[in-house]
Amino acid sequence: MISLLDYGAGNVRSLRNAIHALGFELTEIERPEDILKAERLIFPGVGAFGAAMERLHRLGYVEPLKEYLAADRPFLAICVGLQTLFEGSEESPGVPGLGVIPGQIRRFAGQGLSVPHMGWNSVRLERPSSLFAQYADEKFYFVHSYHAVPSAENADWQLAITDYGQPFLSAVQRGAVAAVQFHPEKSGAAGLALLRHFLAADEAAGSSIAVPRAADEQTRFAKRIVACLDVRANDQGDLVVTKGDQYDVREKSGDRDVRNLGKPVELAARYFDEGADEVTFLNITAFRDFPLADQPMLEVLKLASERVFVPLTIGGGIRAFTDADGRHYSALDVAHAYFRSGADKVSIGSDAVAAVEDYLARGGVKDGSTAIEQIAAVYGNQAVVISIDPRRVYVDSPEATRHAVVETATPGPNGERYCWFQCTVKGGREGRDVDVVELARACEALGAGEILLNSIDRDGTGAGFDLELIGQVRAAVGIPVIASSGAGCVEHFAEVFAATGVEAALAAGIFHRREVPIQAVKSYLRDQGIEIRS
Ligand code: 1PR
Repeated sequence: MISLLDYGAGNVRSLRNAIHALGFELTEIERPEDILKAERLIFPGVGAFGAAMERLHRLGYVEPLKEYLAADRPFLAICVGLQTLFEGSEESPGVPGLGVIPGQIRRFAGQGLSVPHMGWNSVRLERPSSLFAQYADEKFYFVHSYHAVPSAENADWQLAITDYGQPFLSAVQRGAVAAVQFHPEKSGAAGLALLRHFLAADEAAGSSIAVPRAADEQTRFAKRIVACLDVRANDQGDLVVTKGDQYDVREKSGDRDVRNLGKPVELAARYFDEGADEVTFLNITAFRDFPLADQPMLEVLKLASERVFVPLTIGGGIRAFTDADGRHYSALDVAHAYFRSGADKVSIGSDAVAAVEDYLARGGVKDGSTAIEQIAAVYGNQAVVISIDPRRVYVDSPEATRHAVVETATPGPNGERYCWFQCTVKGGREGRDVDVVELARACEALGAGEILLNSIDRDGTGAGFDLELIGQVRAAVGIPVIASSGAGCVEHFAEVFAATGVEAALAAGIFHRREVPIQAVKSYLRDQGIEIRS
């Protein structure tokens, strides 16, 4: 019997989906006494350290869990689940952890280090383990701001170390009790294999024991390649993947139908199979209607999350709403529905601009009212992505505007040598008096975990990423940035990574039209010496 200890703090749908896809059945822990009846126990910690411990205490799970662990029974904790095994965490000072493993959880810190550590990294095995059979060189998906510190006191627990600014414990194991900091359920084939080893009780599978790597070899964090699907209903009412040129998604001739590039779930599954590191759905017309009325979109997400075992992001329409019956829904309610349907992250566009306008009008004071703050408080910063839709505004000199300008290599229509990047809302239909630097910084301060940086000028052009825009935003924030819009060939990806240092690059059109396969991008980057996940 495999039991899942889901204490209701967040989204563990992905884990359930992965376990089902591997052909295993799960039993839910519903009462404290269920813990000691479990034969194999999975504990996916979610949310902040303190909140996780508080819930475990409130549900009466702490004592039976400690008893289960002390009896050395089969156990696999994931992410915050690993962290709770330690004595305490800087994230929640004064809150004791389960204290099974000596040591503290610390926040990542370091010059130029973007936090959270979000993306694919490998593990350096300290000793053989059947959990990692044959996969010691694979990369796994991490998303966390805090990490377990290896020390002499916890030496007997150290199974794998990963480097990100500093070495940290990416896996621990003693006897039958194991825990991993990464998300196996979101780590593609390598993660599914690890889960299968645990679920199938493969501890004795001696033939497939992995060999540890050299201790002095640092693990390398990979750049991510993201496939993006812009989704909307066409004029016949079917949900399709579409793709615009500078945000115009209609055919240029005939009756100007919405361009149809395929079915959302099929395409998402194809990109997973082809090696995308992440898949993003943008519900591009959700600003018009209430997204929770859009059941087909939620269904798309549910079906996609049963097939796609890398992170899934969904954006579009995340904002507060009052329906025709006068019922009020908060942005958090909308986000809940997306997470429950299988999203790992949500992306906020128009509402982030409104939130930042209010925040700046308040003099940069946080009052907890914004969707960014509310969603981050429940699901964590890493689950909140800000999608920015900027457009160039040319000026003759930096003094001509109060906004942050760049000196541009592509002058404006009247030879202007400077431009600033104006944030827009409603899919580029309306420009606002906010620039990308202001927006990105304010969103970071409000608790966003990542920026998805589009460009209306470059979208669908194949002319390459807007390096001036991307460089400006990358330099302004400490959270990861995904470069988007304009990819036309493999060289554009190498260029954006080299010129701006972004953590990820996204494309849509070239992948949909099969002009450039994801693997062609990856092998080119590998040849250029840029670390990627195979
Ligand atoms: O404002 O919170 O409801 O979110 C709406 C979301 O929909 C935003 O994330 C916004 O970027 C997106 N969106 C709105 N209208 C459009 C449109 O195209 N008409 N799509 C749109 C944005 C841009 C990228 C695209 C890249 C790469 N699409 O996502 O995938 O530009 O394309 P390329 O590689 O082909 O150049 P809210």
